[in-house]
Amino acid sequence: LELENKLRAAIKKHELSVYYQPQVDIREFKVRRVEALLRWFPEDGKPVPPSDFIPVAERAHLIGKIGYWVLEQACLQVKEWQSVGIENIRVAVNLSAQQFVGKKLVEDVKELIKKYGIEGRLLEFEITESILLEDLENVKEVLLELRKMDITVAIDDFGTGYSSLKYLQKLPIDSLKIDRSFIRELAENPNNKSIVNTIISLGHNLNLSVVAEGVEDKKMVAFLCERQCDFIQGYYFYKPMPVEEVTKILAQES
Ligand code: G
Ligand code: G
Ligand code: MN
Ligand code: NA
Repeated sequence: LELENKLRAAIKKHELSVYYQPQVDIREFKVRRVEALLRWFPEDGKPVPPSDFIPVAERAHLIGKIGYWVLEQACLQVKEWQSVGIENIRVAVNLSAQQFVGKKLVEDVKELIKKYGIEGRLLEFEITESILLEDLENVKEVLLELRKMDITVAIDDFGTGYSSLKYLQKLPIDSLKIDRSFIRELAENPNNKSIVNTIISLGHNLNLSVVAEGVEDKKMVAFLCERQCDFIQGYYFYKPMPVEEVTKILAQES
């Protein structure tokens, strides 16, 4: 409850910010997509990691409000980048299960896309298996509405959910993000190699793009290039960074 109260205060004091982590397109070695990642920098203390405060935000039913704010930042950023000639950068936003309840998400996105005059294809939502705990038919309806707006959907932490394949069977999905636990020790662990291989093949056979997360060294990059993984996200190329920094990188490339 203490953290919950601090989080409420943090929202009022504008202590939350959005960082962006580039995803590198393997074919051209260019940044085509970025993931928006929430950060909390308290005025008087150490940064609080999202893995600590997002569960609190969910429990306190603050995630709807925070999630809307992140989404608006993403839309605003797409518009700002376009105004300085940085085109075609897709921004991925993480969603919590609660944001799937009812039609609010669809209404919010419609309104924001209109407000900022941006194309839906420049937004992506990342979802995890926790949404399977929600009414799957409702989730499917929401995703179909998003697809009508050309918004794409990625499954985050792919391979860690107990029924990840169920998503692929039931839902309109565009990308798979291979969980970092499989990428770690890729060179040393033959099982991880097989798993990563299999996820890439599965994704490609289903016409999905495949993103590897948590890529930290050259060996991992070489393996993923050889296996034709589509995008690489990880400290080897870029860490999550403030908007000014990512804008510089995007400007250099465009
Ligand atoms: O950036 P970092 O690795 O610390 O993120 C930890 C977790 O927080 C990730 O699993 C990520 O999905 C989640 N996260 C980051 N930003 C958001 C957000 O805006 N909304 C939600 N729901 N989760 C987020
Ligand atoms: O769960 P989700 O994929 O949304 O979270 C992404 C998180 O992974 C971010 O919090 C980001 O800080 C973290 N991350 C991104 N790249 C790397 C990496 O190369 N190594 C590690 N350890 N973490 C990473
Ligand atoms: Mn994510
Ligand atoms: Na992940």
